[in-house]
Amino acid sequence: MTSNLELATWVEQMASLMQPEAVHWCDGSEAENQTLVETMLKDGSLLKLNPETHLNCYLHRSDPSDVARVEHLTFVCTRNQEDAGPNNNWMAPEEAHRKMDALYAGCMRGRVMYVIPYLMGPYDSPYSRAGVEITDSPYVVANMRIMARIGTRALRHIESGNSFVRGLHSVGELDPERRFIMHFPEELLIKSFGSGYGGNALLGKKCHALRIASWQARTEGWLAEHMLILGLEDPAGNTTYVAAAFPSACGKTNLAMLVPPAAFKGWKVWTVGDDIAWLHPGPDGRLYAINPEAGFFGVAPGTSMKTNPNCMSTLGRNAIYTNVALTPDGKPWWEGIDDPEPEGLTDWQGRSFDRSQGPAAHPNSRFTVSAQQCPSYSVEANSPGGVPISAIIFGGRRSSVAPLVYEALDWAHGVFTGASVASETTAAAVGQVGQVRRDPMAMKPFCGYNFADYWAHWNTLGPRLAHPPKVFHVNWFRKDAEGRYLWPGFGENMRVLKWIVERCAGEAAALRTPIGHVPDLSGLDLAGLDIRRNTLEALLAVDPTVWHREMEEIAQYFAEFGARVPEALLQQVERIRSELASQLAA
Ligand code: TSX
Ligand code: MN
Repeated sequence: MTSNLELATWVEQMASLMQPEAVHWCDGSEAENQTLVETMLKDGSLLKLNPETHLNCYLHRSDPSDVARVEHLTFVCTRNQEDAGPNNNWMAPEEAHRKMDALYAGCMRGRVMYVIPYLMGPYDSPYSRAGVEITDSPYVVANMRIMARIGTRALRHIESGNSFVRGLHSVGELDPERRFIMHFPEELLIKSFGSGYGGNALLGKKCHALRIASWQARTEGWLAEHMLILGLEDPAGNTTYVAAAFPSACGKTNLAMLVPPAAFKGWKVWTVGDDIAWLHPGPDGRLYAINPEAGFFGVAPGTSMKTNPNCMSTLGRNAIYTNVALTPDGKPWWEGIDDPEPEGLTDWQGRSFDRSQGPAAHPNSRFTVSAQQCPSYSVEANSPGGVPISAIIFGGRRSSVAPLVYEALDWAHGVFTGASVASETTAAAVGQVGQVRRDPMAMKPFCGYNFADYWAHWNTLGPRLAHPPKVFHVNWFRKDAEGRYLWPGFGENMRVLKWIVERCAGEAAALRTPIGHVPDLSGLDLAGLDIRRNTLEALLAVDPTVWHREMEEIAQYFAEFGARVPEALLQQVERIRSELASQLAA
């Protein structure tokens, strides 16, 4: 229970609405977790994995209709529809409350209502924010315990007078027809019903730390972003911190845990976060980042010792796996893992694996694991003041158009670069493969308000900083005419990161193009990499004809947001267009 009257009253009201058999206030303790795990082992919602290879690891199989976020059922419910913007589904708050409260009425009969106080961000950080999630899913409690700082200490934070975001969640009947994720940013409130899956149910993550927090960040003068955070330590021991935003299927978690190639002796990469960054102007005029999360909720397929050795070392113990396949000796398995497909595999739905029924692991299958177990986890990740950000990196999956790396000319051009991020769809998502989709700042599904206002807010931030981060764009996915990747990617991306670090220090050679500074052929450190000169030229090329067409598409995209689009963004379009035009005329 709690001494906070507002919280106590809300929980009482919700209990009388949802009619649970019991109310349990989570303290976050090991004993509590053990009890929950035993409950789930008994009811079959968890399976214990082989303790000899995967100590304290469990497999959860979700309902086959409940395996991903549901963007078409996700709403931002503001009084004024314009405030949600064309980038969000909108519903009037009164209507949304009526709809959700009808679904919640009696929904926890015969079930336990768990009350999870949680903190997003390090203990004792002025940037951390509290929330309370009410849920009837012990799986949600077990995952929240890894992904956030839950329990007694979070409750104490609330009881000492700090505001908190209220989150309501019930799995309901897992009926896709009765499933909604509603956000009420003006009330600091989230209502989720009908899904037990990660992004729909672990309300601290996308719902709070991105959609609600982005709204708060605008009114309070900071940024809540879909970014990884990493530290790049050079051989002299100096660490440069960068934050990077990528749309899904670009390998954010892999980049966050990168292992430098052998030729980069003395360089170390430190992981601060792999998904979300809260960025605040600091007292010294720099931008400081915290990772509001405490764990990784990552996509399993494709993760291996070759693509992400640090992640594989993190995953071997105290992990929850969701919708992966199961080997006969009780180990998790997925497409792209190092071990070859074993005889007698059980697929993610618990069936004997038959490839004609699709992959063994669901393409969106996940692991949940504490960041503390990651060998590259930065000691600064728990620093209350955050880490100072020298560079912001945007990226996308583009088989053409975008060069390997370029640096924006200034903050305003950097905001344009982020706002025009696009990525090609992969087989991992529904819909057509290879389509270019705009995903500004990789926030398309997560910005809790009108994108045009969001870009305007980004524009205000740079001039407020005496030392704003430099802004970059990267593309690991450029292909040649035969469809082969031009860049080896993965650990070799360190070469690009080193160029970025050097540019931040005012070093490294670059060529000025209309879209920004591109490395010249001697700019990248290619020691120990076998790459042909014409491959490198193809990777770094900025084709004015192709970019003129790209600018046309970007301008059309901005036009969808009408008169609210900041003038500064349209000025960037005009500048780049006219520079490209004079190049083409020459
Ligand atoms: O995560 C990726 N990164 C970032 C790594 C730090 N992936 C996987 C994307 C799906 C989540 C990549 N895929 C990257 C990359 O840099 N690059 C590619 C494309 C690629 C794929 C396979 C090869 C090379 C590039 N294989 C060989 O060259 C043998
Ligand atoms: Mn994400």
